[in-house]
Amino acid sequence: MITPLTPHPAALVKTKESRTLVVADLHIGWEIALSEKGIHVPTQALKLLEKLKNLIKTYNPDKLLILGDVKHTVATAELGEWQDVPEFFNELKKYVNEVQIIRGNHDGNLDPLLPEGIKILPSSGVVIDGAGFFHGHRWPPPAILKCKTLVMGHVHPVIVLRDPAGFRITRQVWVKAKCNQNQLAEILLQRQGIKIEGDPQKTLLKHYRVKPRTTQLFIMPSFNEFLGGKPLNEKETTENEKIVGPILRAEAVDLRNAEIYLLDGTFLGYLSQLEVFGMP
Ligand SMILES: [Mn+2]
Repeated sequence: MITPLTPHPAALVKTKESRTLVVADLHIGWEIALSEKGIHVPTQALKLLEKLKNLIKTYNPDKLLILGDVKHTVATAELGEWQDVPEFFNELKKYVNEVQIIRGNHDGNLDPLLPEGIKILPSSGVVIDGAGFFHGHRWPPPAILKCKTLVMGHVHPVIVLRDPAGFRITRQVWVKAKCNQNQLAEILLQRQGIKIEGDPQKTLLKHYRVKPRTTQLFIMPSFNEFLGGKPLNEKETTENEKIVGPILRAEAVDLRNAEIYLLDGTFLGYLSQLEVFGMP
């Protein structure tokens, strides 16, 4: 069972055997990249660490799973990250037995920064208690469709709310979207270069021995609250601003009718209903 840990951008997955704390998009070193542009923000790594430690103390997980984008610089590592990332994990290790990372698109050259004992899982994702977890910058492999529920990060979902006086606030949100199994199967098979014979479900069964069961997708808020995100309810004006990642751009995921929740659990409405607040 997956439970969002309101009001925190984190979730707990409980099975009979284990308790896994899940967070996404830490982006350690985000402020370092900013300081190169002349904007100085104190290092956020300590704050993130404090927040994680508190969650670990409260929920007592056996495992911490980070759903990608541990650090901010994409291909390499900034000088400050050489310090912040190892320190962060060395400290974290003292509080939880196991730390696992699914690599995100910002995690190039992450391995040398990690102390011993921190596990990097394949970026294809991991299945816990029948739910499939992956970062979301790329499609997961077709076999993940055996999971009823998928959980991803990468998007840093926020909603913008404007009022007539011109106030504009953005809030981090959780997104719960319905998926079309047949369309998902079709996309994932095509991506593997597999010819679809008859219907995608049968082809998936034939090649992967998997019956597609995926009906819902959760998008996690970023654990680093300092980060912005592109408001999901704002109209895209240019191609560049299109919603991040291939998964949300696909019709297989019904983003328009997705349920949107604030971190405190408040149901804001369906995304289509919130579009009116995103108008300039
Ligand atoms: Mn990402």
